[in-house]
Amino acid sequence: MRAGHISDKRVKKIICWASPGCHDNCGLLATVENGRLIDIRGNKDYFTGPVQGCGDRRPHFMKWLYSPNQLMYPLKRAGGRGENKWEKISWDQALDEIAQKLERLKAEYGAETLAVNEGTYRSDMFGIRSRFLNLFGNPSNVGGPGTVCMCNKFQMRYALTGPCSVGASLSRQLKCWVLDGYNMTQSVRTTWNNLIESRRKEIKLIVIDPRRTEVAKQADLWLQIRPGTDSALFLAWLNVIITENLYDKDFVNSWTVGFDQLRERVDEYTPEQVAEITWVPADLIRQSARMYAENNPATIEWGCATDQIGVNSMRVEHAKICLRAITGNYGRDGGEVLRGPGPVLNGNMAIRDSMLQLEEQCTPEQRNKQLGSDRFKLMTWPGYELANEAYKRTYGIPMSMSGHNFMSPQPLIWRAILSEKPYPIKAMITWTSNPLLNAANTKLVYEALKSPNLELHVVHEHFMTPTALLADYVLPAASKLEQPACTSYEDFEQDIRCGERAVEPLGERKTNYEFFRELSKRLGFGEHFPWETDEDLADYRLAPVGLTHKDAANQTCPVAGEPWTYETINPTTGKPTGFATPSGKIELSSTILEKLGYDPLPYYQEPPESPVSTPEIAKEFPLILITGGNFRPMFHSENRHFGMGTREQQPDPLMEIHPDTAQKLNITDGDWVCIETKRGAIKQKSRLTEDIHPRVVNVQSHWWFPEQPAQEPFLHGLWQSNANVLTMDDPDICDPISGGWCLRALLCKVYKP
Ligand SMILES: Nc1nc2c(c(=O)[nH]1)N[C@H]1C(S)=C(S)[C@@H](COP(=O)(O)OP(=O)(O)OC[C@H]3O[C@@H](n4cnc5c(=O)[nH]c(N)nc54)[C@H](O)[C@@H]3O)O[C@H]1N2
Ligand SMILES: Nc1nc2c(c(=O)[nH]1)N[C@H]1C(S)=C(S)[C@@H](COP(=O)(O)OP(=O)(O)OC[C@H]3O[C@@H](n4cnc5c(=O)[nH]c(N)nc54)[C@H](O)[C@@H]3O)O[C@H]1N2
Ligand SMILES: [Mo]
Repeated sequence: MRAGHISDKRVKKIICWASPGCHDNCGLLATVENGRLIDIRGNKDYFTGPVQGCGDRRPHFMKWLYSPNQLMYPLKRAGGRGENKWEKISWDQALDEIAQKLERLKAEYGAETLAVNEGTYRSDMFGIRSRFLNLFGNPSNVGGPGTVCMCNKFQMRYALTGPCSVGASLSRQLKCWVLDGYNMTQSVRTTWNNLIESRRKEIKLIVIDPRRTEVAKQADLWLQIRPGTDSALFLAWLNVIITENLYDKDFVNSWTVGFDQLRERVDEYTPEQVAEITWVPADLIRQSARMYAENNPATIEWGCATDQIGVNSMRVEHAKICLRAITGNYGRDGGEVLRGPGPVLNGNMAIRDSMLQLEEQCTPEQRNKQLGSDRFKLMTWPGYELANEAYKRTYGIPMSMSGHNFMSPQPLIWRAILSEKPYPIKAMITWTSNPLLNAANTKLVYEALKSPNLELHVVHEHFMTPTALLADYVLPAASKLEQPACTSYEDFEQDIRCGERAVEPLGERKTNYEFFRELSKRLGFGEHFPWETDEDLADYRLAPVGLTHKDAANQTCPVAGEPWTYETINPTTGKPTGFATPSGKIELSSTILEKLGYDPLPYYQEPPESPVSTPEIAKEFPLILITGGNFRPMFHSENRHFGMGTREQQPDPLMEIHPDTAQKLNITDGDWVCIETKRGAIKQKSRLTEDIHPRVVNVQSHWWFPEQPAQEPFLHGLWQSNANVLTMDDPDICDPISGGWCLRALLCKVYKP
């Protein structure tokens, strides 16, 4: 420090999220000196509690932020896609050219020719993204992993129960917790530590997972299930609970419809029959069903595994909703928390995402064109409109069109680019996502992104990812440390949480909001984005409840209103609000599903590729493959660069295999092995563990190697260990309701190269 120069040192209250953080969304204190981030620590006063067990990632945020690999200015492709030749240009030039091209493509092919790719919960700008698309005239051709990550759960909840329940009850009343394919110590470690670890002895814990994870090791009951068969298991739970009269008759009579039909349906799912399907012994099925029903209040948490099994994904959630309802757990303290819209303070509601989205701008004619709306009907316009009717009637505001309940199945987007059917997709915007790593069937994604049919691909990113390497324009994105937070969590929460930005955007980076606003200005609808900065927009959202963003960010808790329950009296009718569904009750047998042409009741269907459904494939590929299985310190495809402190902790991708299976294949711990499916082959390092079923292997996902060359054929090691080379996205094997593809419960073989 020069003599006489006064140092400017401040501590900012921020919310941590990806990137560089995770979905725990803890409160952090960021110390900033002369505009530079110098320290980052947990804000123990924030309502989520102290930040625990995040030592593998958080201390490295400074290295992450100031990494020389961060993108700092706009780039325009100067060679062929994948040649890694770029010209540095100004934002003005980039946005002018992109807008002109979008206008031309729209004139030639219609506004539906644009598709958007986006990642999961990496922004609070979903309302703004929808606003942009609705004003452009696009039918919301938005694809992304949301479809296989919570999406089917949330839209099923909207359709069958109205308001969303998001699990993780903070109440001390909680008595039983069910984790179905959810490995919290790796995925949301702070939440696990704060919520459960200290109360472990007071709570019955049931874990359903083919792997004996850290949470399974602490469980009262661990069900080592065959991947992809969870809906059969939950139907058997329903069978036990109904036959043994363990359900809540009052709640069923007062607040549900379709119980008799459900009872009839679950007759077929006896524990003995289901034991054969799931590999879980009948006794254990009975014991776990009783434990769940008899220890009320109980919560069945979400985990993403069952969203990623193709055909039966939605029915897992359907069966879970029936379980929660017949045991009377909805809206009960310690049970399934219901989140209505909010926050409402003094009778006024803050601006939620859905109130920014302007869905009425999308004409019926355009809605019909949304990719997938003719076939995968619940999470596209037909299902949205039905659920929204009940939602609007109940709450007076629309339901959100977020990336977790309203999407075009991605497999249709790649196919529309390549086949130009049902119409050409000529332009794509990718923000907050890296589809070459996260989407199923990488070869097809690659072909689509390389195709000359795709005339414009814009990527807004922090780093030069494999996906960005194939773009026409790469625009530098401000990270969560460089933008403020103001979020209703895609409207799944009733409250709004706010945080300051730690530092101003580095280089020429722009926030997600600025990106959509600047583009809108050039496309002729900039007047709908009057807020100059992210903070201005946040102020607008909070004004109805009498707060500024600065005030809200300095609170230690979210902006919250009165909790909502279905028994809340509606002042106009003088009756309880009920559930925001067509009948006002929880629909075990769903009228919305029926109207859309689906079976209104839950059922089990074999995974599309399995020893039972495709025995001929199982002969050559005898092992069951699951991919994913989160591990710290990585967050999806992020944190892979050396020099940022995370890759040093885990340099190589790991495949888990049981020692007995490994021995038969002559594989020892630490060998590089090939994993092959009908779609392709990759290499990962073997890790022998008795904690996995002998017939199952687990492959880590999202691996790429930034240290490998950028230009083709390498694309930073895209093909070497990427789990999605192995996965499957044919629309015929996708869930018929959501279009969700198959990342787990597949068939593979493993061998030494
Ligand atoms: N460190 C880290 N944390 C993360 C993320 C990350 O990438 N890294 N990602 C975030 C995101 S977006 C999400 S969605 C969450 C996901 O968090 P989780 O839901 O915990 O996701 P996974 O760890 O992929 O899968 C959980 C478990 O499902 C099991 N499993 C696999 N197939 C099946 C099956 O068919 N049935 C059952 N019952 N279990 C099965 C696996 O063995 C695994 O232990 O984590 C979030 N947190
Ligand atoms: N085989 C297999 N595939 C999977 C899974 C699996 O278990 N197995 N899991 C699935 C799941 S649950 C999920 S959620 C997806 C994850 O998929 P995504 O959510 O798309 O995550 P990433 O692929 O890591 O891509 C995120 C990118 O966004 C960038 N980014 C982060 N924040 C911002 C921002 O504010 N603005 C902009 N413009 N960019 C930002 C990051 O640098 C990163 O490159 O993967 C899915 N794919
Ligand atoms: Mo996810």
